[in-house]
Amino acid sequence: MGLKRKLIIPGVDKKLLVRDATKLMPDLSRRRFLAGGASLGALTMLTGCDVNDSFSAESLLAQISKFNDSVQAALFNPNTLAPTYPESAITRPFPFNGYYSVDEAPEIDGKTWKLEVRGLVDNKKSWTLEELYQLPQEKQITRHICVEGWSAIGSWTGTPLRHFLKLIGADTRAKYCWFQCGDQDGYNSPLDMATALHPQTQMTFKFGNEILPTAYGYPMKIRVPTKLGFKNPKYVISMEVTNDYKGGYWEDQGYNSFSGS
Ligand SMILES: Nc1nc2c(c(=O)[nH]1)N[C@H]1C(S)=C(S)[C@@H](COP(=O)(O)O)O[C@H]1N2
Ligand SMILES: [Mo]
Repeated sequence: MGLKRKLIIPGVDKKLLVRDATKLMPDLSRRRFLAGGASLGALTMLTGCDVNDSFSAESLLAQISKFNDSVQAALFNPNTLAPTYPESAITRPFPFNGYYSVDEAPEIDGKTWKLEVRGLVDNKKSWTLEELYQLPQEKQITRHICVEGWSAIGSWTGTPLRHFLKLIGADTRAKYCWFQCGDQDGYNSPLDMATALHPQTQMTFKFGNEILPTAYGYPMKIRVPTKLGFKNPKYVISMEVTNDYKGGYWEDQGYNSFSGS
Protein backbone atom coordinates (compact mmCIF):
# COMPACT_ATOMS: atom_id res chain seq x y z
CA MET A 1 0.00 0.00 0.00
CA GLY A 2 1.95 3.02 -1.30
CA LEU A 3 5.03 4.49 0.31
CA LYS A 4 5.30 4.57 4.05
CA ARG A 5 6.30 7.94 5.43
CA LYS A 6 9.27 8.27 7.72
CA LEU A 7 8.64 9.71 11.14
CA ILE A 8 12.14 10.95 11.85
CA ILE A 9 12.85 14.38 13.29
CA PRO A 10 16.48 15.56 13.04
CA GLY A 11 18.23 15.39 16.40
CA VAL A 12 15.25 13.93 18.24
CA ASP A 13 14.60 10.36 19.29
CA LYS A 14 10.83 10.29 19.20
CA LYS A 15 10.51 7.35 21.58
CA LEU A 16 12.82 8.92 24.15
CA LEU A 17 10.99 12.23 23.93
CA VAL A 18 7.62 10.58 24.53
CA ARG A 19 9.13 8.59 27.41
CA ASP A 20 10.68 11.66 29.04
CA ALA A 21 7.48 13.66 28.68
CA THR A 22 5.44 10.81 30.20
CA LYS A 23 7.71 10.83 33.25
CA LEU A 24 7.09 14.55 33.77
CA MET A 25 3.29 14.22 33.83
CA PRO A 26 1.19 14.15 36.96
CA ASP A 27 -0.48 10.75 37.61
CA LEU A 28 -3.95 11.29 36.18
CA SER A 29 -2.61 12.89 33.02
CA ARG A 30 -0.04 10.15 32.57
CA ARG A 31 -2.76 7.51 32.71
CA ARG A 32 -4.86 9.41 30.16
CA PHE A 33 -1.89 9.97 27.90
CA LEU A 34 -0.93 6.28 27.98
CA ALA A 35 -4.54 5.21 27.40
CA GLY A 36 -4.66 7.55 24.40
CA GLY A 37 -1.68 5.88 22.73
CA ALA A 38 1.19 8.07 24.08
CA SER A 39 2.11 9.51 20.69
CA LEU A 40 4.24 12.46 19.67
CA GLY A 41 1.13 13.91 18.03
CA ALA A 42 -0.79 13.86 21.31
CA LEU A 43 2.16 15.62 22.97
CA THR A 44 2.13 18.24 20.22
CA MET A 45 -1.57 18.70 20.81
CA LEU A 46 -1.17 19.03 24.58
CA THR A 47 1.65 21.52 24.48
CA GLY A 48 1.06 23.39 21.22
CA CYS A 49 4.79 22.87 20.49
CA ASP A 50 5.96 21.82 17.05
CA VAL A 51 8.78 19.35 17.40
CA ASN A 52 11.11 19.90 14.46
CA ASP A 53 14.48 19.67 16.20
CA SER A 54 16.11 19.11 19.57
CA PHE A 55 15.50 22.74 20.57
CA SER A 56 11.72 22.43 20.21
CA ALA A 57 11.86 19.05 21.96
CA GLU A 58 13.41 20.83 24.96
CA SER A 59 10.69 23.49 25.00
CA LEU A 60 8.03 20.78 24.77
CA LEU A 61 9.46 19.13 27.88
CA ALA A 62 9.55 22.51 29.63
CA GLN A 63 5.86 23.01 28.77
CA ILE A 64 4.89 19.56 30.05
CA SER A 65 6.60 20.18 33.38
CA LYS A 66 4.41 23.30 33.85
CA PHE A 67 1.16 21.39 33.23
CA ASN A 68 -1.32 20.51 35.87
CA ASP A 69 -4.08 17.93 35.83
CA SER A 70 -6.96 20.29 35.15
CA VAL A 71 -5.40 21.67 31.98
CA GLN A 72 -4.75 18.21 30.63
CA ALA A 73 -8.13 16.82 31.63
CA ALA A 74 -9.78 19.58 29.57
CA LEU A 75 -7.59 18.81 26.57
CA PHE A 76 -8.44 15.10 26.66
CA ASN A 77 -12.20 15.65 26.99
CA PRO A 78 -14.01 14.83 23.70
CA ASN A 79 -16.72 17.43 24.41
CA THR A 80 -14.25 20.30 24.66
CA LEU A 81 -14.15 22.73 21.75
CA ALA A 82 -10.84 23.07 19.93
CA PRO A 83 -9.42 26.60 20.22
CA THR A 84 -10.22 28.97 17.34
CA TYR A 85 -7.93 31.73 16.03
CA PRO A 86 -8.10 35.08 14.22
CA GLU A 87 -7.41 35.34 10.45
CA SER A 88 -4.02 36.86 11.25
CA ALA A 89 -2.89 33.57 12.85
CA ILE A 90 -3.38 31.51 9.67
CA THR A 91 -0.20 29.68 8.59
CA ARG A 92 0.87 30.67 5.06
CA PRO A 93 1.65 28.73 3.06
CA PHE A 94 -0.30 25.92 4.71
CA PRO A 95 1.64 22.63 4.55
CA PHE A 96 0.58 19.79 2.24
CA ASN A 97 0.80 16.28 3.64
CA GLY A 98 0.08 12.92 2.06
CA TYR A 99 1.94 9.64 1.70
CA TYR A 100 3.07 10.92 -1.72
CA SER A 101 4.25 14.31 -3.04
CA VAL A 102 1.81 17.11 -3.86
CA ASP A 103 2.04 16.67 -7.66
CA GLU A 104 0.77 13.10 -7.20
CA ALA A 105 -2.32 14.21 -5.24
CA PRO A 106 -5.51 12.77 -6.74
CA GLU A 107 -7.18 14.98 -9.35
CA ILE A 108 -10.90 14.45 -8.85
CA ASP A 109 -13.44 15.75 -11.37
CA GLY A 110 -15.99 17.65 -9.29
CA LYS A 111 -18.59 17.41 -12.09
CA THR A 112 -18.82 13.62 -11.96
CA TRP A 113 -17.79 13.03 -8.33
CA LYS A 114 -20.49 11.90 -5.92
CA LEU A 115 -20.33 11.27 -2.21
CA GLU A 116 -21.56 7.74 -1.63
CA VAL A 117 -23.47 7.12 1.59
CA ARG A 118 -23.67 3.60 2.98
CA GLY A 119 -24.54 1.62 6.09
CA LEU A 120 -26.89 2.50 8.92
CA VAL A 121 -28.70 5.45 7.34
CA ASP A 122 -32.34 5.96 6.21
CA ASN A 123 -31.39 7.62 2.92
CA LYS A 124 -28.52 6.05 0.96
CA LYS A 125 -28.70 8.51 -1.91
CA SER A 126 -25.36 9.68 -3.37
CA TRP A 127 -24.71 13.43 -3.23
CA THR A 128 -23.32 15.60 -6.03
CA LEU A 129 -21.07 18.52 -5.17
CA GLU A 130 -23.79 20.96 -6.32
CA GLU A 131 -26.21 19.41 -3.84
CA LEU A 132 -23.72 19.47 -1.00
CA TYR A 133 -22.88 23.14 -1.70
CA GLN A 134 -26.57 23.98 -1.00
CA LEU A 135 -26.27 22.87 2.64
CA PRO A 136 -25.67 25.48 5.37
CA GLN A 137 -21.97 26.19 5.89
CA GLU A 138 -19.81 27.49 8.72
CA LYS A 139 -16.23 28.75 8.84
CA GLN A 140 -13.64 27.68 11.42
CA ILE A 141 -10.06 28.79 11.97
CA THR A 142 -8.42 25.99 13.91
CA ARG A 143 -5.11 24.24 14.39
CA HIS A 144 -4.22 21.08 12.46
CA ILE A 145 -1.73 18.84 14.27
CA CYS A 146 0.17 16.05 12.52
CA VAL A 147 1.69 13.01 14.25
CA GLU A 148 4.90 13.82 12.46
CA GLY A 149 5.39 16.74 14.82
CA TRP A 150 4.24 19.82 12.89
CA SER A 151 1.14 21.91 13.29
CA ALA A 152 -0.47 24.75 11.32
CA ILE A 153 -3.51 27.00 11.61
CA GLY A 154 -5.95 27.01 8.70
CA SER A 155 -9.36 28.31 7.73
CA TRP A 156 -11.95 25.74 6.70
CA THR A 157 -15.57 26.25 5.59
CA GLY A 158 -18.24 23.60 5.22
CA THR A 159 -21.23 21.82 6.67
CA PRO A 160 -21.14 20.45 10.20
CA LEU A 161 -21.06 16.66 9.80
CA ARG A 162 -23.71 16.27 12.50
CA HIS A 163 -26.10 18.32 10.37
CA PHE A 164 -25.55 16.00 7.40
CA LEU A 165 -25.90 12.87 9.58
CA LYS A 166 -29.28 14.15 10.77
CA LEU A 167 -30.36 14.97 7.22
CA ILE A 168 -29.66 11.46 5.92
CA GLY A 169 -31.24 9.81 8.97
CA ALA A 170 -28.02 8.22 10.24
CA ASP A 171 -28.26 5.91 13.22
CA THR A 172 -26.14 7.98 15.59
CA ARG A 173 -26.03 5.09 18.08
CA ALA A 174 -23.68 3.36 15.62
CA LYS A 175 -20.04 3.35 16.60
CA TYR A 176 -18.32 4.87 13.58
CA CYS A 177 -18.44 6.96 10.47
CA TRP A 178 -15.96 5.35 8.15
CA PHE A 179 -14.52 7.42 5.31
CA GLN A 180 -12.91 6.16 2.13
CA CYS A 181 -10.77 8.40 -0.05
CA GLY A 182 -9.88 8.66 -3.72
CA ASP A 183 -6.08 8.31 -3.31
CA GLN A 184 -4.50 5.97 -5.83
CA ASP A 185 -3.51 3.38 -3.24
CA GLY A 186 -6.49 4.11 -1.02
CA TYR A 187 -6.74 5.96 2.28
CA ASN A 188 -9.44 5.54 4.86
CA SER A 189 -10.14 6.43 8.44
CA PRO A 190 -12.79 5.52 11.00
CA LEU A 191 -14.20 8.35 13.11
CA ASP A 192 -15.91 7.49 16.40
CA MET A 193 -19.53 8.67 16.48
CA ALA A 194 -19.01 11.07 19.43
CA THR A 195 -16.42 12.90 17.34
CA ALA A 196 -18.53 12.71 14.18
CA LEU A 197 -21.25 14.55 16.14
CA HIS A 198 -18.84 17.10 17.66
CA PRO A 199 -19.99 20.62 16.68
CA GLN A 200 -16.64 21.46 15.05
CA THR A 201 -16.41 18.31 12.91
CA GLN A 202 -16.99 19.51 9.38
CA MET A 203 -17.53 18.35 5.79
CA THR A 204 -15.16 20.88 4.29
CA PHE A 205 -15.58 22.46 0.86
CA LYS A 206 -13.44 25.58 1.15
CA PHE A 207 -9.96 26.44 2.33
CA GLY A 208 -9.75 30.14 3.19
CA ASN A 209 -12.17 31.78 0.75
CA GLU A 210 -11.43 29.38 -2.09
CA ILE A 211 -12.92 26.09 -3.21
CA LEU A 212 -10.80 23.41 -1.51
CA PRO A 213 -7.60 23.13 -3.59
CA THR A 214 -6.46 19.72 -4.88
CA ALA A 215 -3.60 19.64 -2.35
CA TYR A 216 -5.96 19.93 0.60
CA GLY A 217 -8.54 17.38 -0.49
CA TYR A 218 -10.80 18.59 -3.34
CA PRO A 219 -13.71 18.13 -3.57
CA MET A 220 -14.31 17.34 0.12
CA LYS A 221 -12.37 16.60 3.24
CA ILE A 222 -13.48 15.93 6.78
CA ARG A 223 -12.06 18.49 9.16
CA VAL A 224 -11.76 17.27 12.74
CA PRO A 225 -9.99 19.89 14.87
CA THR A 226 -10.21 17.74 18.02
CA LYS A 227 -8.21 14.93 16.40
CA LEU A 228 -4.78 14.56 14.87
CA GLY A 229 -4.24 15.30 11.18
CA PHE A 230 -4.40 11.71 10.00
CA LYS A 231 -8.01 11.53 11.24
CA ASN A 232 -8.91 14.30 8.74
CA PRO A 233 -9.51 12.37 5.48
CA LYS A 234 -9.09 14.30 2.21
CA TYR A 235 -10.53 13.38 -1.25
CA VAL A 236 -13.45 11.65 0.46
CA ILE A 237 -15.49 9.44 -1.88
CA SER A 238 -17.72 7.55 0.54
CA MET A 239 -19.04 7.55 4.06
CA GLU A 240 -20.36 4.50 5.87
CA VAL A 241 -22.19 4.54 9.19
CA THR A 242 -21.25 1.28 10.87
CA ASN A 243 -20.71 -0.65 14.07
CA ASP A 244 -17.74 -2.50 12.58
CA TYR A 245 -14.22 -1.27 13.10
CA LYS A 246 -12.86 -1.22 9.57
CA GLY A 247 -9.39 0.13 10.24
CA GLY A 248 -7.61 3.00 8.58
CA TYR A 249 -4.39 3.84 6.74
CA TRP A 250 -2.46 5.12 9.76
CA GLU A 251 -4.50 3.22 12.35
CA ASP A 252 -3.38 -0.04 10.68
CA GLN A 253 0.24 1.07 11.15
CA GLY A 254 -0.15 1.32 14.90
CA TYR A 255 -1.53 4.79 15.50
CA ASN A 256 -4.27 4.83 18.08
CA SER A 257 -7.68 5.25 16.47
CA PHE A 258 -8.76 7.61 19.24
CA SER A 259 -5.78 9.91 18.61
CA GLY A 260 -6.00 13.40 19.88
CA SER A 261 -8.75 13.71 22.38
N1 LIG B 1 -6.90 10.96 1.50
C1 LIG B 1 -5.92 11.30 2.34
N2 LIG B 1 -6.24 12.00 3.45
C2 LIG B 1 -5.28 12.36 4.32
C3 LIG B 1 -3.92 11.98 4.15
C4 LIG B 1 -3.60 11.25 2.97
O1 LIG B 1 -2.43 10.87 2.72
N3 LIG B 1 -4.62 10.93 2.11
N4 LIG B 1 -2.95 12.36 5.07
C5 LIG B 1 -3.45 12.73 6.41
C6 LIG B 1 -2.44 13.40 7.22
S1 LIG B 1 -1.32 12.42 8.03
C7 LIG B 1 -2.44 14.76 7.40
S2 LIG B 1 -1.34 15.52 8.43
C8 LIG B 1 -3.42 15.63 6.70
C9 LIG B 1 -2.70 16.70 5.87
O2 LIG B 1 -3.62 17.62 5.34
P1 LIG B 1 -3.10 18.87 4.50
O3 LIG B 1 -2.41 18.36 3.26
O4 LIG B 1 -4.34 19.65 4.20
O5 LIG B 1 -2.14 19.62 5.37
O6 LIG B 1 -4.28 14.89 5.84
C10 LIG B 1 -4.67 13.63 6.33
N5 LIG B 1 -5.64 13.08 5.42
MO1 LIG C 1 -0.35 13.81 9.51
